[in-house]
Amino acid sequence: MTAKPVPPEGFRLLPGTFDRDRQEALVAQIRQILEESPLFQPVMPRTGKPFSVRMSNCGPLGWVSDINGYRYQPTHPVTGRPWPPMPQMLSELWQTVAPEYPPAQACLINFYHADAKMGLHQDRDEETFDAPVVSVSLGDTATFRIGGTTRKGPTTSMRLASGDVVVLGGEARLAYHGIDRILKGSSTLLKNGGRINLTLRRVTKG
Ligand code: MD6
Ligand code: FE
Repeated sequence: MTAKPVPPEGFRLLPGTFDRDRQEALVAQIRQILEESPLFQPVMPRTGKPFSVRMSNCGPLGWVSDINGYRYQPTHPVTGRPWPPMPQMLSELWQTVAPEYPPAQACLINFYHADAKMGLHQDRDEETFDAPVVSVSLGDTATFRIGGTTRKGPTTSMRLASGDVVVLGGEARLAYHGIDRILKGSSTLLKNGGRINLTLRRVTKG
């Protein structure tokens, strides 16, 4: 009898997918998006405890968390305006890594200051888990932890550097994962430091 692998089948780390020039272009586009659709402070459902990351979104749908729960919605929770369109570089990335699936509908933008983290979680607020979730890291390096599809059991950790892409597909689509820490000052990409993580998702079946 052999134990299930950690990370599970369907996990891919694609180091250096975006070179420095493309990282800079992407950050410029994200800054424009954030002017239109500013970072907001999400809170945990029920407890109202603030996340240590701030968030925004682009694409037709955006992920939000507030006192009432987690959900996808077409408008910004503070401004009430629709989320800005997804940059073409991101739709092209999705085309490249998930060609057999319909287009991504949501791109969550997470901003981490040097002391921010993200607890172990599954991405499971989507209607379908067929398509993978695809992430892009920009700015300071982070320590990423990933385990299996139950909360208990072994985990492994690895560094995500600026320009790296992670794909959670197959069995890994519902793997528990999180960010333990940010390595302050490890990148010069963002003027004031910190880290941006973009996660691309298919939300609906059709
Ligand atoms: C992060 N990433 O890198 C947190 N989720 O800041 C995620 O939560 C994540 O990297 C789904 C797929 C890939 C990811
Ligand atoms: Fe996640």
